[in-house]
Amino acid sequence: MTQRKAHIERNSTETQIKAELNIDGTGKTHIKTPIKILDHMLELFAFHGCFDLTIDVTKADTEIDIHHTNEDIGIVLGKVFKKALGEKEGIRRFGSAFAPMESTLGRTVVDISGRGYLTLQIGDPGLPIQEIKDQEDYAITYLEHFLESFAHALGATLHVGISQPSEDLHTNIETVFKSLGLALDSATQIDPRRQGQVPSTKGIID
Ligand SMILES: [Mn+2]
Repeated sequence: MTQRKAHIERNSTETQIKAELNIDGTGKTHIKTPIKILDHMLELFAFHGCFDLTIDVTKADTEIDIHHTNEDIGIVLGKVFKKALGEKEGIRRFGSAFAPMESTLGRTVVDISGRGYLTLQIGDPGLPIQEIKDQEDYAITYLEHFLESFAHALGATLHVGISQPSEDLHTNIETVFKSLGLALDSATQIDPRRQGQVPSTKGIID
């Protein structure tokens, strides 16, 4: 099998970010961003997805707030996965996973379809979204924005949910990042029955 690795660098007037990925890794990470809670979440994501992942934010305009940096890390993560997947020959394409943490249950369903789309559902049953406290300069709205940027840059349909959300933001987003890692690991695995074919009746996923 060809190595499914990629390296990208994205430089804007707002941020400069480098990323390196080996999809068929063992979960080794080197994550360095100005958003410490996001470092923790990306480490969990890569560890449970068995991805070797480096993300290095060398410039960020966090003196304004974390909006651009959070968004741009999502974009870079999506781009590095898209590049490492190449033409997407032989991949399972669909993946889904649950990750519980205490009473909270995170879930992710992903289709690497070529089309970027995110839906984030919180509740059913549970706490109203406004009851989830912001924490460590992070918030549910940042999570949503991060996932949306990632889904669009990767070209994937993402359905993410948090059932019985906790008041604690950290718990909620941890279930999301773990389930995202697990679901993306499934979706990017090679199905030997495909024998290198792109898993779409269209013959391409672009
Ligand atoms: Mn944690």
